[in-house]
Amino acid sequence: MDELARIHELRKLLNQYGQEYYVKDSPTVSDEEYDHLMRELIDLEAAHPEDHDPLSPTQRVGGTVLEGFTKVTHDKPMLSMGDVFSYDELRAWCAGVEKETGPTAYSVEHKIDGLAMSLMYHGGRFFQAVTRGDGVVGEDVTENVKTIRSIPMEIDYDGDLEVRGEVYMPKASFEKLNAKQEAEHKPLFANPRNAAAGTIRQLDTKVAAERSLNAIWYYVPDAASIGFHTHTDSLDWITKLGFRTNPANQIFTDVEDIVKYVEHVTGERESLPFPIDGMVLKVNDLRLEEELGYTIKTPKWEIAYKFPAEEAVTKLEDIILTVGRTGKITPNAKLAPVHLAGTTVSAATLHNEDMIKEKDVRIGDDVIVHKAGDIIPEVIGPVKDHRDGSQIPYVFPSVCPVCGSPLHRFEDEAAHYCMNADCPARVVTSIAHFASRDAMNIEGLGEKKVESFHAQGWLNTVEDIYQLPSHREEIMKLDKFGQKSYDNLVASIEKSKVNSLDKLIYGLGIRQVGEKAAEVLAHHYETMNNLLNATYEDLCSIPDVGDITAEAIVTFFHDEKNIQLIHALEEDGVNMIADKEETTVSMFTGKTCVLTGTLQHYSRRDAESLLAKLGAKVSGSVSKKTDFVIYGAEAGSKLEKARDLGVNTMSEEEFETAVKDAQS
Ligand code: 0OX
Repeated sequence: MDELARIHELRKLLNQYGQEYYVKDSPTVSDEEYDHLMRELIDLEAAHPEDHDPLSPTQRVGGTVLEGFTKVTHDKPMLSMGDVFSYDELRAWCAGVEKETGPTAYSVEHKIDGLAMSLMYHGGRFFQAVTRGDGVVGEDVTENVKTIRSIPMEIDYDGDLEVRGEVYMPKASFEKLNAKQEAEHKPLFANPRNAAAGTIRQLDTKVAAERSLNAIWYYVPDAASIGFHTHTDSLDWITKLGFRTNPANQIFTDVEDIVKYVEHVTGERESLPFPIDGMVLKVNDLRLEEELGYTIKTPKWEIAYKFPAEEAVTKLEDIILTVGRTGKITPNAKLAPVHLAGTTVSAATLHNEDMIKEKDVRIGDDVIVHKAGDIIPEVIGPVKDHRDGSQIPYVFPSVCPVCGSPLHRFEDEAAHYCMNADCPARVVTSIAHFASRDAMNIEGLGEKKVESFHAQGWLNTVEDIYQLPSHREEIMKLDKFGQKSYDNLVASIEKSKVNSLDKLIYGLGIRQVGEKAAEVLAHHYETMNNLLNATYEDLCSIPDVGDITAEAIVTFFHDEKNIQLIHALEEDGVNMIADKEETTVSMFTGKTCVLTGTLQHYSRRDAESLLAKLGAKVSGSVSKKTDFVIYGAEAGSKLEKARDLGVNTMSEEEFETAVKDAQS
């Protein structure tokens, strides 16, 4: 057999073994055999770059570093679900449906707590994965979704196919990930859903691959037009095509049986390998989807039953005060770890002195802790009956737990503040905020490192970050600091100098200025100098900036120390200018374009960003409002639809010529 034929055979075999292992859970070959074949394929592909296939099993381990995520408009909006919170509401909902339809059957499914996702296949090949986003426009996360090994890259169906489902992080992967985060002193993820969302938006696809996400597919938007009469038939079909569907889905016609099934699942919820936050009921007969129709936001033929919030009793072991960057003191409940709504809870904020008094929680109390899904855990109050007399009312400290200076409580404010600007806790949290991922993204400078460098006297202000390389010898002497960590830290500090202006503005930690406001300010003022000189009135005139934010900004830049900091950062070479999105005016400017088929000379992403640079809006679906449909090889229904609607179409060659014209 020649090598190319062997490559194709190996791809097919490895896809089949992957299916058996990841989808059917019944492998037919050993791990060694699988690895052996994979190595053979890697070697052969290296010798035959001309036969590269982005969907090959060798291409599913990540490795690409993405620049960002392109926005994609869903062909059919991904609507949200209506919800009910009690069995009575559930019964009433079914009664409402049956008033219109008569007795009918429902598919009852786990409501998986992950991220809704749409997968697109074209000519039997996977070509795009898009997040739900706001339901109308999502983000193209194809490269990260490709690393989810249970998702088929090739299917035995030639037409265009969209399949929707939920990408989630299995509970076991979540525990492993948080253990790793903890060991690396990185922030923990609050729950599997946040972890899945963070993973799917990773720019480094290798990281996504390592975090072992999985997925379950639960909806075929075009099921009826493909020829199915029921939702479950369409799910059986995609199961045969190789998609992982949920074997726990069940059909019922009697609402009392549904309630019994929901009760049953509630009982086994904790032991399921993936997080669920309720159950979904769907009218199974697809013709009734049409008949029942939609409200503005939700389909009327399906509903989510949400599990009630969970409560648990645990011991309040201590109240620990933390000092934020503004000096604000937050009392936190240290709780004996307790399992609640899918995660282990060991801390909860108590907000402020008034809250502690109002709830009358005392150290040593048994307290009721409440958590609803991804909502932050909350201490509801003490179980007073459990008191044995050793619990005494909490007296709020009068001095800062870190620097010992007196705490101040402003009139009309519930919080206490440490007023010492040099309080080590304030200094450390401000510097750590500046270096944090969403601000200047200086890797290797998390709060623990900042604390340690601060204790050594090397980091007293944000500006000192840029002087850290002058402490090279001393840093290298620190425990766990080898040449590599040092080099990485210095490289990361250096890289931060070219960050966009909004990251710097956010990193400064101006009160009221979050990431969004920082973006608005960078966009509006274009340079740090303009922002620094902005007046209160000027700031208030920006649509997204309110008067409180405007005042906080003016106050910040009135402080001579902050002005000096900006100048020092500028001298260190930190970028103070906003990036300008240059668009080239072209025949595409202001037009809506749709790409379809396989382009020979551009990846889908490159073509989309090229169009964006030429001022076009790229949409995923063809309508009368589409200005151009640009088509490549094997274009299917979108091209047909464009022709039917009389929308302009453009071959790849014509597109290339138009691009050249625009750029010359
Ligand atoms: C879930 C889930 C979410 C598709 C069409 C209307 C509702 N989280 O597990 N959504 C749906 O169905 C959507 N089913 C589910 N099982």
